[in-house]
Amino acid sequence: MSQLIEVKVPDIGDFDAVPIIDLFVKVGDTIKVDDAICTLESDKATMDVPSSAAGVVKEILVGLGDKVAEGAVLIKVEAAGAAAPAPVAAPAAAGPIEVKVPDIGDFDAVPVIEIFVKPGDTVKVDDALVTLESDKATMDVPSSAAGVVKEVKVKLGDKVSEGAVIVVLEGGAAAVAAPVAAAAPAAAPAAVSAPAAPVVTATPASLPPVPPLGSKVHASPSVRAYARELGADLNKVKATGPNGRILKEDVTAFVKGVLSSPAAAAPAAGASLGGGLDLLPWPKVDFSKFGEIEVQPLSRIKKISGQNLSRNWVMIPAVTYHEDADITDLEAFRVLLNKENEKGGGAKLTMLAFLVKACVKAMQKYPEFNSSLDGDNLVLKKYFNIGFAADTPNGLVVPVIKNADKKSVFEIAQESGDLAKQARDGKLKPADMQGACFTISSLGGIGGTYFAPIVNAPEVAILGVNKSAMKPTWDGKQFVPRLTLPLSLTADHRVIDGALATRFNVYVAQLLADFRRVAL
Ligand code: CAO
Repeated sequence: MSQLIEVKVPDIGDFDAVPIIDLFVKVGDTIKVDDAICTLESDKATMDVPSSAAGVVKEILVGLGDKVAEGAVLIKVEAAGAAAPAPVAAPAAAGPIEVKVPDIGDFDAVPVIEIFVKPGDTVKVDDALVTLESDKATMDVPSSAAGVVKEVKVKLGDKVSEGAVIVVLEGGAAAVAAPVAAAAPAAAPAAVSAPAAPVVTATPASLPPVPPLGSKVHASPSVRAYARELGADLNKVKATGPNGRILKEDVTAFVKGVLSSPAAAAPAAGASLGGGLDLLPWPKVDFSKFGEIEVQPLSRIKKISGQNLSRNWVMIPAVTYHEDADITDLEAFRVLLNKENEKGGGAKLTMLAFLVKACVKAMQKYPEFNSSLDGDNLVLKKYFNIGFAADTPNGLVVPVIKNADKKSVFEIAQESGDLAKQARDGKLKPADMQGACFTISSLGGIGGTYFAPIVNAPEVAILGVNKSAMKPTWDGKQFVPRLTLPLSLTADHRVIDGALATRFNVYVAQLLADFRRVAL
């Protein structure tokens, strides 16, 4: 019988409420004990949380930006084996101490690619001594003891395995790691609290919605920490190490270069957008010269969505297509159903719910709208998860109605209402905002005629909706008043060309004009 094991944040020392900046697993992934689950980053340390269990990831309970503390459940794994809890630091005798390569999981004979210490250096517990690099992971070996380096036992290129002596220290106290053994589900240590455990930088297994800081660059954890300390974006640092690895010196050179550039005095806001854009520095204006001002920090949601929107705006060749849908009959039907429903006390049917259903039908007819670009491949999805933009006091969020194809309009109305409320109350869970295939941004309750929404990558299209209005429509003989809903579809032109986008728009309008077509 399979069992679900909760993988939790282990003892992370003095750290509390540490944000998740990188997630390496997705539902369905098979992971081993010690595989990195996520990266946590406080203002003082960056730590990868290794899995305490092996098996298949069944559930992910956290998202990027979530703040977690010891004991927080990160994922649920269908068990194939689990590791023992954190090593317990225990003082050992002073005197010469051999610091050895700890248990590095399945890795064996891993080359030493960087050495951070030399004889005479004073090291603290957890200071990185060397970096090891296999074809799958880069890991720093932290010191399990404090003291003065008497001897460095390895040289660059040496291949080492668990137990190999790295350095000999003098005059310090050691921390001893407990052995790793198969046992009941328990959390494995994060590197920061486990002096003898390696910090593993694994390759991200999935594309997170927010680009993590430097997750795709090739650099050891200590170099990453150094870059973060200096505020350097590793994506922009030129690597001179073997296999394109960024060295500490590269980060230093990058920072020096930035500081000595003419734009340094006014950092370019656009520079964070990537893509090699040669943009002017962001205008730096002392607004207080012109009148009274008040400075308010952006909310976390605004900061995250701002980065995403900027990337999507710059990187997607997007075109917006407009169409008018005649919703006279649909609105009459909706009002009628709501009247009937009032007596029964059921959920209020919203226009958004009908739009979700119509979009699903149109995505079934035009599958490119349910796809994502992955390099030269188009990933076509067979599930229909629809995101909808929700305006909250803290900024824009996009909750997702999962498997909308399998839900009735009533169910969608109920669920979107619940999700919108949770969004406004700041109670949405990361999972509620993940996995969308297509997004609807409805401003209809507010007003507007048409707009050009920004595609929510890696989706390829988004439907913007404004306020319906009674308009004179020519029926072949005369002008008749019809309730008209303005649709604005923005699509990624790399996947969807103008003809297809217009077909989709026309079809959505047809479905809304006569909703019986959805049942066909
Ligand atoms: N035309 C005319 N009226 C509309 C309408 C439309 N397209 N859509 C909704 N309405 C009316 C409804 O009839 C309802 O009126 P009554 O209160 O008189 O019944 C009112 O607006 C509220 O509608 P609703 O309860 O269905 O809610 P909604 O669908 O308008 O909004 C939600 C739900 C979550 C989409 C909304 O709260 C929201 O956050 N919208 C903003 C989305 C946004 O910011 N998009 C921009 C993203 S890009 O910057």
